[in-house]
Amino acid sequence: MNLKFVAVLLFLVVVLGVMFIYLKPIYRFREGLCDSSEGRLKYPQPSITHGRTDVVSVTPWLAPVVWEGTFYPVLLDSIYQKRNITVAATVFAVGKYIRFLKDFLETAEQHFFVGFKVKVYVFTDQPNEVPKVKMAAGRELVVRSVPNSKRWQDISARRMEIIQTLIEEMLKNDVDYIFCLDVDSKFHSRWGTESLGELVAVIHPGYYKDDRSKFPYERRPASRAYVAPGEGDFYYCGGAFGGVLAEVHQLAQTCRKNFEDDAKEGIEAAWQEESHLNRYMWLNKPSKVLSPEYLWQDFKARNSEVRVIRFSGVIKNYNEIRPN
Ligand code: UD2
Repeated sequence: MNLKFVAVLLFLVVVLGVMFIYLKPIYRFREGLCDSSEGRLKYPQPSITHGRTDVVSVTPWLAPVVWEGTFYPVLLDSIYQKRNITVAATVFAVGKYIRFLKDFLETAEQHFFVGFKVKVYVFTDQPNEVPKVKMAAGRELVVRSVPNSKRWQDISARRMEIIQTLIEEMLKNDVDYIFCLDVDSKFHSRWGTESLGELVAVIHPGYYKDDRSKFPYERRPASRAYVAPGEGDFYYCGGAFGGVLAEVHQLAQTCRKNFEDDAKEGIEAAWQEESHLNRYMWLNKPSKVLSPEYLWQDFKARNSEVRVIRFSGVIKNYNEIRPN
């Protein structure tokens, strides 16, 4: 072989090798995925003079309000990966709502805590109709039977009781966080470690620009879900909440008891368990608040401050899908 050719070949191999060693971290850094030569993660310097100024990113009780642009996903993931966490999600698909389950599960695979251990608990009256969705390693689907009910209000409200029992029975040892989600929804973008906290609530997309006097809280003092005029922080969704097991257990137990005690006196709060949840969150401030990115509504046009829609409720015909 020609000596000149071998020399050129060797030169190229060395140049490519050097480029690989030095440039790969730079590319990974640009993607936000880089570790430095010492194996530590690199990410943009936190700014104390720039950031989101169009939205509030902290509550008056100093809980973060999570919006796109307020966190570094890679940094957060690296923190929680070391802790080897497991996240549970509960979802109810009773009666005709079973039709929403496939999209919910498939999109959860694409966006909900990707790369982490996840257990999705499906509660349904039709276990045989639960779609077979391929789940990644470390992710698991658990199907539980629940009875149907004549009134949709009971299906939605009974979730608190079932979540309370589930936490007591099953989750004590092997799950760290739990999120309780509406089934008539889809994930569209990342929902991950940035959402973790002790007690987590999601701001309702329908009311986040309104004065608190317009919030649809339960306004009858006789109800245990009552919120007085001039009280309340945000209006939170019943369709997504979560946190660590002990906190969500306390929330579910309290809302269930208040709901049942109201029922004994012939009262049903304006928005069932959502009203009780709002009262609870007023008295027990969430340690993390998720922006409406985390539960948008498909029928609503996107507002400019909502840069990403992560999870949203699909458009549905209530008359057609509810039992009454
Ligand atoms: C709101 C809340 C919901 C709940 C309800 C008041 C959001 C996005 N949604 O939505 O969480 O607080 O007000 O009760 O904040 N379900 C069934 N089968 C049924 C009826 C309900 O499985 O026949 C389950 C299902 O998981 C559904 C959830 O209950 O996603 C809530 O019911 P909904 O979606 O009809 O309640 P909606 O749209 O009034």
